[in-house]
Amino acid sequence: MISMARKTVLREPDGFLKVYKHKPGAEKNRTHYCPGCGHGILHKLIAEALEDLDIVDDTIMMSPVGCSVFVYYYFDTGHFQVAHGRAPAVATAVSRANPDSVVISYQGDGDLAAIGGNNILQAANRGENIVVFFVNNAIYGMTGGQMAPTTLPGQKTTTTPYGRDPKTDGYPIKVSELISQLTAPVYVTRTSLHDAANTRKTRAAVRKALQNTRDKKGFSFVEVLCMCPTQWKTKPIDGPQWIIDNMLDVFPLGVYKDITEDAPLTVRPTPVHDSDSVKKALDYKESKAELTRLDVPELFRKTSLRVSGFGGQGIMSTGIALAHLGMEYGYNVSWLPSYGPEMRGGTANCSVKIQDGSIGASEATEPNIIIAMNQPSLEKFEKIMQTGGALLYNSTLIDIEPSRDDVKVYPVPITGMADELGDTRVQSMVSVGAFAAITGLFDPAEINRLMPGLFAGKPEKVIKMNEKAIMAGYNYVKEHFSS
Ligand SMILES: Cc1ncc(C[n+]2csc(CCOP(=O)(O)OP(=O)(O)O)c2C)c(N)n1
Repeated sequence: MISMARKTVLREPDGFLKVYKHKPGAEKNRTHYCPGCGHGILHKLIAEALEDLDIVDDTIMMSPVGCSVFVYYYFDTGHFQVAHGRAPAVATAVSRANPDSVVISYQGDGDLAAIGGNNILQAANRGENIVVFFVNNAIYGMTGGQMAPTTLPGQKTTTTPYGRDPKTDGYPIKVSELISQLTAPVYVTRTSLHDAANTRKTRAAVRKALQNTRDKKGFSFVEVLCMCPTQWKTKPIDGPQWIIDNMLDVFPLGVYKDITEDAPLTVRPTPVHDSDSVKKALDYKESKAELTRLDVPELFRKTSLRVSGFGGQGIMSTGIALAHLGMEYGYNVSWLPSYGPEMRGGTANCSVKIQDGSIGASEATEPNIIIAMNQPSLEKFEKIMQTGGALLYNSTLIDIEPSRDDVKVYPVPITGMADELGDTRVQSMVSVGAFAAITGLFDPAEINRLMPGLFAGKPEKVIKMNEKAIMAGYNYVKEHFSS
């Protein structure tokens, strides 16, 4: 008898990235997830389906706040990282703007049923052509095990240490049941990952839901009961049994709604992409540039700037002033403040773009000029500068040398000059003047003309002081550095 050996080929599906490179260091880890977590299983089912349906390149995933945010690291699809609970809203926009794409909203129970409870109901009710994978692990995983809307009666969490008591904490929200009551959704199902048979059913549900979206059938919702042994305080191996013992009675599995066959195609009005018709519809008036453009070097006709320093050094005002001036000269401009934890003692920063063409992203990820007002800023932002850019730094407060030798360095005693003028606060305007001299974008005389507009309502004395500060910064650069 001839027996044919069956060969099992194990490999990662094409839906996954080959290297998890988005986070430095993460490429070494196979996964971020805890032992026994269900996210990895669901990821695999989705990644395989994306490959088999040949939609990897058409797919755009929303990664929200919670452990689900990590989908960004694994899937070889387009991604949006979204605010807590807002995945269905962003997915709506993405799907409407790109009707041929397959938009996935992958959400946890805290994200979807608590902070995002209304968002999901409204998207489902509108029948958006998106697929939602709802990971129900009955707890907030990422933040350390607080009660979720799906936490079970009696379940102990860090915020219900004696167990969830429906009298005070309400009952678990049954999201599939709720969504299935709405008219628009076409497919609503609840599956589980606690054993092989149910994982196979989840696999089928994932595929059906993705097919629905690909075929523009409308809103599909797959709730998946998912292990979270870390926050359930069980051993990883006991996670599946925890689902059987605790979740199945409260969250019965099954298809809650399926009108896929009869669903009409989701037809949305074609989004208007061309700006002329938008301008016309809005009765938009082109604003006239107030000032004639100067002869600006090529590099700075696409100015991408980071201004950075201590909170209180006028970093944000410097950025706003420069963006405002750029506008007066008829450039397209953007200003993006960064209020991070940096505000507490480290660096506060903002990005400014002043450009001829259209501006894509407003964050200056590779600036061609930086203004570093203190040492942490210099250390942080010189690293991301473009070769050939200009590094303007405050030599009053920074006594180290920049490490980059492929950029042009402008040490200017910005704070010292402001002090000499009589007020440390005008240091931001000294840097504005120095910036004008380096880039050639602004004529300092014209800047002065704009001062009343920039400092509307301020006393004449303050305006004069700021004008002097701009001229001081401008002249210092002109006198000390060749152009
Ligand atoms: C606006 C906002 N509120 C609160 C938080 C804190 N937070 C981060 S994750 C999370 C809960 C996530 O739980 P869940 O959606 O169940 O996902 P899991 O981590 O269990 O997969 C919370 C409350 C936040 N990041 N942003």
